[in-house]
Amino acid sequence: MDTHAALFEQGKARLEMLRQLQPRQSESFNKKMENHGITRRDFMKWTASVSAMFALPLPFSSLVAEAAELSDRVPLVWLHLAECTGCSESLIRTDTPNLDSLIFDHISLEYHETLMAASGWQAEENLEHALEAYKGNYLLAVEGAVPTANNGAFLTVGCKGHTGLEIVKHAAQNAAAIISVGTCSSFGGVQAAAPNPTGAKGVYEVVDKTVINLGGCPPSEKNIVGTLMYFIMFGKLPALDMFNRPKWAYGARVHDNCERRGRFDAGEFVEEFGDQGAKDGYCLYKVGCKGPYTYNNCPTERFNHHTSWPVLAGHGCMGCSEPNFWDDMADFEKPLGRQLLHGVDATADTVGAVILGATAVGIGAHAVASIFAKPLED
Ligand code: FSX
Ligand code: SF4
Ligand code: F3S
Repeated sequence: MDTHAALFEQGKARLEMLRQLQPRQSESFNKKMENHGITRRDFMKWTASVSAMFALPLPFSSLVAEAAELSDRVPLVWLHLAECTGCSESLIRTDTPNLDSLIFDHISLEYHETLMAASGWQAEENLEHALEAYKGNYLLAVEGAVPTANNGAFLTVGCKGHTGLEIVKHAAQNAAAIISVGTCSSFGGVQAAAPNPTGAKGVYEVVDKTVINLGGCPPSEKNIVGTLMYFIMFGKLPALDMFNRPKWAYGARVHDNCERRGRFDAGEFVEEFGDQGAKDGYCLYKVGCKGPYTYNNCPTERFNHHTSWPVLAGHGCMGCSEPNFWDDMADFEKPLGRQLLHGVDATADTVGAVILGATAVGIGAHAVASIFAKPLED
């Protein structure tokens, strides 16, 4: 059996198993779509786009459709640690609900500090109940870094005064899968930027299980919901890159799919914000775009109902889905120039061959010549 056929069979078996479980929502997914004015046609288009996002052939859309309907069978526990809640906002702050936010509404969300009605002792009880009742079956999503200095005392949550470190370790123990939502929980994020006084770390550094890292400050709603959908459909983790990010979302550089790429190859650069080049949509490399060093699908999937993404809005990519980007990618409005990135010297000599991957990407000689015609500021 080829890999796609085998994966399809796995998905069918997984969904059959979920169908046997009790629904946890009183209203069906179809009814919710109807209430929000989402047509069957919109739904079919969405299922096809989710399959395409996973680079799976069209027949998989039937599994996506079924997984959406059965998403209320999968318990989800969502923790907030040291962060700004931008990741949750990325998902729910939409003026009209779309299918991505509707999945989040339908999935069995057992605990989410900023969305649940409960507070105080009741909230703590809900968490304890969910971890016990769905032992081994719940998905654990974590937003925010884990402060570890002074035994985690820089972050306590709830009326029992447990540290974030204790809570995440406890919740990770019996999770079916763990997803770090955002760069903070994936790699520490801004909290872990030098000098990192709270000893902030990514979740994968404090638990002894595989953690899926959804880099991005914040990640797009597509990458969050796509990862939930993948787990609902197949009950397992997708293929991951060297930083444990799903390859279907983080498999290409921002630079590879950027709409300004033609400008880069032609050597047409914005020299300073507000100049004619900026007005004409020239490449933002010289004003600090880190798209050539950053793996994410922002140009293709965008944010806020596919409305926009940083480069389309006129600012360079800041490399927000990469580990240590606050330290490694700064200054954000200057080219990386002569700095070390993941241990590689990002100088003119290596940019063509190593960082940009000249042969694989086919960067125009003109662009390289043009970037380095003048010495870069450092
Ligand atoms: Fe971090 Fe998420 Fe950046 Fe904020 O919570 S990834 S600071 S967008 O919100 O964790
Ligand atoms: Fe786009 Fe930035 Fe690459 Fe220029 S350097 S093509 S703006 S990603
Ligand atoms: Fe982040 Fe760059 Fe995308 S800054 S949102 S990875 S374009």
